[in-house]
Amino acid sequence: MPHKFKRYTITAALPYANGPVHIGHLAGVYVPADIYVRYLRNTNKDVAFVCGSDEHGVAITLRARKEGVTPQQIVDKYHAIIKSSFEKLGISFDVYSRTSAKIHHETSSELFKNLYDNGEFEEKTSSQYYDDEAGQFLADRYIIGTCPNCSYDQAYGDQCERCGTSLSPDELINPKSALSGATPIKKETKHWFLPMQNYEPWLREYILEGHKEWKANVYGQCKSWLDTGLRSRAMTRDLDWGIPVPVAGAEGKVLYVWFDAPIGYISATKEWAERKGIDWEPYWKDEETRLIHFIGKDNIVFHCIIFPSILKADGDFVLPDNVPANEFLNLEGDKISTSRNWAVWLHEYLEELPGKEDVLRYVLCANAPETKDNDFTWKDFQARNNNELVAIYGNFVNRALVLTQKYFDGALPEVGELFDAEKEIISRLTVAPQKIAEALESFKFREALSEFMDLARAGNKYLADTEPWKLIKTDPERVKTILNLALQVAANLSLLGEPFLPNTSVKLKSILNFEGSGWEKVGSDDLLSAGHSIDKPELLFEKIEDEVIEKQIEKLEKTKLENEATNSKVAPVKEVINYDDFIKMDMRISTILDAEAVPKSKKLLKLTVDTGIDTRTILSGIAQHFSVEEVIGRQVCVLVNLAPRKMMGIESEGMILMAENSDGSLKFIAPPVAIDNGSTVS
Ligand code: B3M
Ligand code: ZN
Repeated sequence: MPHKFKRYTITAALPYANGPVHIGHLAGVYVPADIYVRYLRNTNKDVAFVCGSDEHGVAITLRARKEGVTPQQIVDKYHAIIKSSFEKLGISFDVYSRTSAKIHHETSSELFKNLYDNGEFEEKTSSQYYDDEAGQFLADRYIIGTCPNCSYDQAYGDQCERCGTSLSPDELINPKSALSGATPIKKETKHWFLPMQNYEPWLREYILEGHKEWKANVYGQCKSWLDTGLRSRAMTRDLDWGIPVPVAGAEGKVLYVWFDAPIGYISATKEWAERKGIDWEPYWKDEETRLIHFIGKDNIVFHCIIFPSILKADGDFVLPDNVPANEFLNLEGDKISTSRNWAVWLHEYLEELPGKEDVLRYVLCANAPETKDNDFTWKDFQARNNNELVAIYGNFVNRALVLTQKYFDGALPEVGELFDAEKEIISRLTVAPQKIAEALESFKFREALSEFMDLARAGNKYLADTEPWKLIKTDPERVKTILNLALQVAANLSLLGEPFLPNTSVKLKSILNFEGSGWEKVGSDDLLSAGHSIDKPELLFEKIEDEVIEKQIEKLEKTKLENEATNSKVAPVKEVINYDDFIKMDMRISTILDAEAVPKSKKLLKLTVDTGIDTRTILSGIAQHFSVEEVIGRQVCVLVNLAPRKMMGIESEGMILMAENSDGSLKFIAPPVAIDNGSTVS
């Protein structure tokens, strides 16, 4: 099936240039895409691997406002960071463009104009929030008000960040413009809609019938969109940042970012082709081109439903043949979040762990969220490096090299008689490439990597089983065979590992003095000929020590503390009460005479309290904050006329008043100096 294609156009989602790239982006999109493309190149396919920065949309303008700079400054800054960090990780785009490029503005405008001229759009007028002071329509994110669900007063028009509810601007109580603070008014505005419902029958055919092979998560999401029914979607926005809508009467409007962004793949291809002096069109318009989009799961609808509809409406383009979207990667058990700075940022990783590019690629592939969300932890990162890369791949190669150096002065010995162990390793070597290729072709990157590692593991086992370091005394002929084969396996690993661990492959090839490339000859036990001389051995990987990992964990812990400090908001005010309600409470200064843990309760302490009126038992939910020793002898404030209540079989007569700090810690309410027990509080 894959052979019917003459060329490949491989796209990786355009990252928003409103922040740097993190490990979630890498594991979900860029590492698998790069592995796939390197595999295609190794098998001599004609490939265009395109990507670029997504520089339009509200996300960019919001970030600019937050940093107090222009949108252009924002995209310039992050485009540079993203581009260079991808390069350093070895993500081998043929072109990394940006949607602010002239060629992209032209390409998008032209495509919009084509659809417009073909009568593909519906023109509709609707009433939208408008800021009269700023003279501007307001995107959902630019409207701030009180959440109808949790009363948080800084909720956005599309979502409440406190309780997570997704909202529409009309649901906000007391909406205000984030631009001027003014109360927005409703005003009529015209937009151009793509009637998605018209494409539905065709989309059903194209996806549900035509692409049953798509990953279950992708196919399932498409099916559910289609079954729910599609509606017209506005392809234009009232915003002052983006590509102007190229039709009369659309002044002050720009193309919807999700209209122009995927067209960025086409513009990037044009840029690349122009640079190479070749024609871009076959990469997008020839039936024998296989178009594949690598994306994260939040982008499925745009790549499987909306963009194909746009391409189809235009008429000339090939359609995505596969969209192997991944799920999400979490970090240490928590959702990765740019706004909470909960991420491992690629540009920081590259600086803090220099020379460990392949380790990151390895871990992110081994742990890729291919079928479900997955978790990245630094402990796992360390374990995979130390127990897999170092202990298996690195160790095998090193032993083969060192022994060859030691016994044969670095010259590849000749193969002699083959015993069972030899036959076994040769057969492993023969089948491995096919297994890896099959997994790659079905976008099972984890499986492909594990097949690759299994070959290294087999090599390691071969040496452990045959023990050439012992045989050298009794059977040097056999040792020649063993080391020859071990080095053949190593040479194969350098080729087969290239898509996953490109830097390691370069290093290994140089130590082996091996000039082979590509996958044409993989699986052969004759990549290196007898007498071939290898270079001085060098370790492929080094162990990662605990300190390195601890430093990273500490960094994350610090982020967590900072977030708790900034995110903790003062609790909303309760409803108004009158003085009569207040004076019903009888609060007295008291002293805790004794304290003990309550069996089976993590939270409660049983306190014996002198209230000045009597000595009584009070249960208090402070056990996780204070030890028994810490509370005995303390003066506290007690609500003494609270109706008694039984908890864990013990009757509690009153309540100790506590203040809860924004970080959740508790402090006693107490007089600053000792006073008589029984003193009233009012
Ligand atoms: N910039 C969204 C994202 O990063 C978006 C992808 C565009 S792909 C054409 O999730
Ligand atoms: Zn809320």
